[in-house]
Amino acid sequence: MKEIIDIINKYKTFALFCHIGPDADALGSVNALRLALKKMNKKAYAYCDGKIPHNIAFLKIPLEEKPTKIAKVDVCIMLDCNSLDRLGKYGEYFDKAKIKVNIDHHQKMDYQFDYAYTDSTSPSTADLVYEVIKNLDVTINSDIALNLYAGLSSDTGCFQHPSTNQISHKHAYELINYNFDLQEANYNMFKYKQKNYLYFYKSALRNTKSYLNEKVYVTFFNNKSYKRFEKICDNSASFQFLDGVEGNEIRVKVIEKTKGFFTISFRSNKYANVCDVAKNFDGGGHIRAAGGKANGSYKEVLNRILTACKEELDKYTDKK
Ligand SMILES: [Mn+2]
Repeated sequence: MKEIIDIINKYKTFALFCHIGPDADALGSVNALRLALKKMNKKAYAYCDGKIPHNIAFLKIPLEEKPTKIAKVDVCIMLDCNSLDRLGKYGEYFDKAKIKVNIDHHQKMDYQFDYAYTDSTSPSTADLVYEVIKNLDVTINSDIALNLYAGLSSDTGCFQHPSTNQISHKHAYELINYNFDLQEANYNMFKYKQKNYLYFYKSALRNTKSYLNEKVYVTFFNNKSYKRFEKICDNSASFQFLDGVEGNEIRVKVIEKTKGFFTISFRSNKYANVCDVAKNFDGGGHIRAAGGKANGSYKEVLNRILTACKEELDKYTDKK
């Protein structure tokens, strides 16, 4: 922490990055830190290779398009992820940064940063960014507070995921005191949906099959259906309606992004470690939420998924 604070105080220009398929924690963390740096009269640019989901558009995050400024800044900070491929098209630019900093709560991969403030037990990156900002010479305003609240409330599934702890509630309590529009934020993030979500739910249910005694649900969107619901599919929160069904433990979302290439996301309800499952698919993440990717035919990929899920579930023969 102290090193990160020193770096921020010492340098003048920053580029901030978050992961592809951004969520409110990724974008909120980037924007909160960007606003704090601006208040310190520093230059800070935000980069994200991906569309902003409609339910976080209300944060109005100004993203840079062209990567030209990246080579010129003093410090590059990667937030809410810790590997170059998670930055998509901006990864190669981050790799050439003069000073590389990481602030993140995912399980560590092998990329080498110059400085890192990470904690894989933290419920969100926004919680870590909040701690950083508290140590800077910045007066937090309602805008910074809103972005941090968006990050920590969305990564805890509005304080419902098992990662939720006293710190989540303490930070939320403190941030709400800065008087942003809490009702509006919660409505946008946790209730609002476009009408075509109804068609999406119908399609998702039709394309969901259960396996391994209903312990595993797999929802498959082939390339055609993916293109129809692209924006909704890419928003990980869209599949939350399948959470918590009696008897089910792991939910898998398989999307054929291009012919023969699949992205896979895993969610678990109570005990399965889907981060371990995702490691079979060149991925990782958290114990209850993780992701990876695979090539081949859907049949092959599905077989690999079920084998990996069975291996994980077999560790818990006591759970019915
Ligand atoms: Mn996060």
